[in-house]
Amino acid sequence: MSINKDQIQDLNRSGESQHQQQFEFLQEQLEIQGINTESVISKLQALQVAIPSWALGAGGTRFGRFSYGGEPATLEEKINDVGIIHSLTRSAGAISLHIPWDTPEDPEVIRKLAAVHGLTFDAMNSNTFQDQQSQNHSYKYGSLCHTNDLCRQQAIEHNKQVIDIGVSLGSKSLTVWLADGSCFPGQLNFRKALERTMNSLKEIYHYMPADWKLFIEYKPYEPNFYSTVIQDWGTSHLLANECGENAFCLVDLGHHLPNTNIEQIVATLLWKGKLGGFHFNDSKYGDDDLTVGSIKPYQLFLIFNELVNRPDHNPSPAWMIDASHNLKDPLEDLLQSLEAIRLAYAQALLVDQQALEQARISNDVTLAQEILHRSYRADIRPLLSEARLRSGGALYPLDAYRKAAVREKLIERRGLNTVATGL
Ligand SMILES: [Mn+2]
Repeated sequence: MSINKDQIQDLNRSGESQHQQQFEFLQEQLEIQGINTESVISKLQALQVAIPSWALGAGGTRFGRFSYGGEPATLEEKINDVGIIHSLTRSAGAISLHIPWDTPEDPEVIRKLAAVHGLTFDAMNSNTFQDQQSQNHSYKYGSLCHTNDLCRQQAIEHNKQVIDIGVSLGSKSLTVWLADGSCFPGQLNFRKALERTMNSLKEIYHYMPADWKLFIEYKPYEPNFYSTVIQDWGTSHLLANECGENAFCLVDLGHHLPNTNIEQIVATLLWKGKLGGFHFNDSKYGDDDLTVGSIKPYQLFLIFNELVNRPDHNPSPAWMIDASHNLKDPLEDLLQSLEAIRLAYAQALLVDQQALEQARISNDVTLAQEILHRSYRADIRPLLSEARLRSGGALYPLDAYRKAAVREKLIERRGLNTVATGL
């Protein structure tokens, strides 16, 4: 099941003339404001966001999981589904795998299949938060921080294996997210746990090929509810510094306590050249993993306003959607998330950074706020459609997805009861 260029052109036909009118009107308005729309469009065309293999099926909560139907059961089917998203949007040109869920039988075959869909392999993800049947030591009380040397070594070896698999697929980075922590006061020696984690990470880091990057993800709580070893950006930054220049912090939007100023964290990490990866999602209360931009779109815009000012010494971060879909069709949800990311990015590109800086220097607080609002409140969606159209994607991906009856066809092929591996 795939969508080819001819199908997309057919699906676009009915909306084209209306789009053209809307785009030309918007372009004229923006050019009057001194905005180079062609530059914004080409930047939008270049933006590629990775889709994680575990976001293609229905997500569960600790209370239950409701299957969606037509979910991908194999790695090949997951690649196929990302291929569908990429055909429609031309902005999801990479897949992020999770080992052991996505261990390929034949990496060369998988690599070729991804290439057919125009996909590359983004960061590899290790898993030391669950026990696998074949392993000798349990991660119940931690992995890279574990008090038992053998358990720690097992977790390190797993990460090395993930790197090996990644090398065979052409990936260039490893993301480590640890569930390690404690549920009760007194359970863990904070200092020793952090030191053991640092030493474990260093061993993994030194195993990586020289052109690889290590992304260290942080999270304040869950699944541990009293302490997490890598609880915040500061701890992640400390560990990345200890590892070396190819180790970076990874910001997951859902991994912050309520009302944390994430845009400020982004700015601080960019200043130090240590922002390596970004996981997009949205939340109201905790790590809710909701559709990007569904709850706090203004925050997303403010974050992008920092990201577009990335200094040269910070390499371009790896973008990924890390969301879960309890209710919606996972592919529709991902289409919505991609559009929210592109919109926030484009809005940030419209900001007159020079004028904003001038307002800051002269302490004109009102004007600084007005400059941001001018960009954030403009409806520039025709610009997103235009960029997609020029790249060979669908004018309106969600519409096209429904008109092409993608989900119905996936259910026809895979049945109603397939279960995608993941959480
Ligand atoms: Mn994440």
